Amino acid sequence: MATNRGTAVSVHLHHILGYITVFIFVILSSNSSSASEDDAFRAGQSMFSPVAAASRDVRYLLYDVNPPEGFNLRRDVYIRMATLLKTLRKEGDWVLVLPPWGRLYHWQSPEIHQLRIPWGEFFSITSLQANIPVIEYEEFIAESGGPFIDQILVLQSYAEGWTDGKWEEKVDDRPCIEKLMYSKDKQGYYRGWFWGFEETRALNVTCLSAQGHASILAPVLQNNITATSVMVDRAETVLHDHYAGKDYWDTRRSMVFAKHLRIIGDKFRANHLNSTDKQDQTPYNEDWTQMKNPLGSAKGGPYLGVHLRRKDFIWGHREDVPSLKGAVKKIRSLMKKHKLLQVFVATDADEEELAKLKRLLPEMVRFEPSLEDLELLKDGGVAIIDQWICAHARFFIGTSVSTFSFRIHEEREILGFDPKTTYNRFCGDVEQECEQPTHWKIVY
Ligand SMILES: Nc1nc2c(ncn2[C@@H]2O[C@H](COP(=O)(O)OP(=O)(O)O)[C@@H](O)[C@H]2O)c(=O)[nH]1
Ligand SMILES: *[C@@H]1O[C@H](CO)[C@@H](O)[C@H](O)[C@H]1NC(C)=O
Ligand SMILES: *[C@@H]1O[C@H](CO)[C@@H](O)[C@H](O)[C@H]1NC(C)=O
Ligand SMILES: *[C@@H]1O[C@H](CO)[C@@H](O)[C@H](O)[C@H]1NC(C)=O
Ligand SMILES: [Mg+2]
Repeated sequence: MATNRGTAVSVHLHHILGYITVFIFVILSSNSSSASEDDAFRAGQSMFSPVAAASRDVRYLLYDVNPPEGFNLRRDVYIRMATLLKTLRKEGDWVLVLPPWGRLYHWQSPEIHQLRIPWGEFFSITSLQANIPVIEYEEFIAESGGPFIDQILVLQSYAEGWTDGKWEEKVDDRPCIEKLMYSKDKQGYYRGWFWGFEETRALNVTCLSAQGHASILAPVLQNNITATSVMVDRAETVLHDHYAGKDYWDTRRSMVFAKHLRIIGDKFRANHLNSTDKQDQTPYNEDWTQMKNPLGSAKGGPYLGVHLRRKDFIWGHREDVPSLKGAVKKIRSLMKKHKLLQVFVATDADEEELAKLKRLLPEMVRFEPSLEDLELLKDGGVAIIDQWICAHARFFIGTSVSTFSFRIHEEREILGFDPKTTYNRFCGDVEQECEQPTHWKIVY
């Protein structure tokens, strides 16, 4: 059994990092110095604005993630930060500031604006707020007195690695190991990516070596730092306090998809897959705190749900990812076995592979938005709709160690599917031991 999904994922991530890091960093460095002095002046004024929310004792936790990471790993990091926030709130009024979405490597649809996207476009903010206090970044700017972050802590590992080969949890103020992704401007403020908000600046940036779970940062934030707003960068460095424990699941369940995305997904299910919550026994409660579908109660729509991850997953010639031919063979055998006449396929395959897949599996159903819809939904919204439809299938099969597939597993767990219908993945064509995904049961 894979006991720690986080470890497996980060191994894979390091693997793909090599392909895209250089590419992303080139973009970053060419953009980060482009804010004008005009901006500097405007923003500088608001810093001293009398409306600053200084009279409140609120402290703001902001965070960001290593640029190459995709949407679904970022959702995982949100869970870790939510845990940290809960720990912090035992001793103070902390609020989590949601890092805007944008410029993700996989969001490649050309000519649509995909920057500074608030979380509300993808998730139900009121649902998130039923778990922890969160605000959008623009609210933070308005509320905290301007686009300024008092302190940035860039997380890093230890230069010396694990001493004596022994794992221990620790956190220390250390010199930065890698070149900082922030640079000082003429006024002495730090400039950086800041999710595309060019006028944002930070007053101080330091590095923190950390190894361990997210809450090991709490004492540092509470006792060593007095700044009102603190941003933890490279937040993926710290791990879950307790993977798949109650707190994990509370936060995960609070990540309810935005209503318009669920409605579009439901319409598609009804129109193309003869799938409705009533027939499928997948009731959904807008209020996640009230939702507790028993395991095995969900029947699901009369179709096979498939998540077929390609792109960077096949460029590395991983042996746990099938060829298209291998995948289609498995799809056909599953449809037969489960007496399903329809198959819904979610995939990030490129044009060429998609054409090949259509030849091999002409009957497949896909969610293909028009350009107009795409502009509205964005690549992130389309990915969520794909996940939503897969989550409602009678039987699901995903791709090995894809966080996109893992998030579908969780959604199905929430809906109350029998684990046998959920924790399945494709095997590589010549894979020897094809270990299937682990069942993580909800702790209510
Ligand atoms: N719409 C859609 N996008 C996908 C699909 N598979 C992958 N992607 C895109 O590729 C990204 C993959 O990165 P990530 O979410 O981190 O998942 P992982 O890399 O598979 O672990 C997603 O966020 C999507 O943008 C899919 O089936 N449908
Ligand atoms: C935090 O402060 C304590 C007590 O002053 C000190 O021992 C510790 O090294 C500091 N930790 C960090 C990460 O700055
Ligand atoms: C920056 O932050 C560090 C760590 O909190 C602190 O020791 C240092 O004095 C700060 N520098 C400035 C210029 O505020
Ligand atoms: C849709 O499913 C229902 C039962 O779930 C079935 O009675 C009905 O015939 C199906 N309709 C079509 C068009 O397949
Ligand atoms: Mg990824």
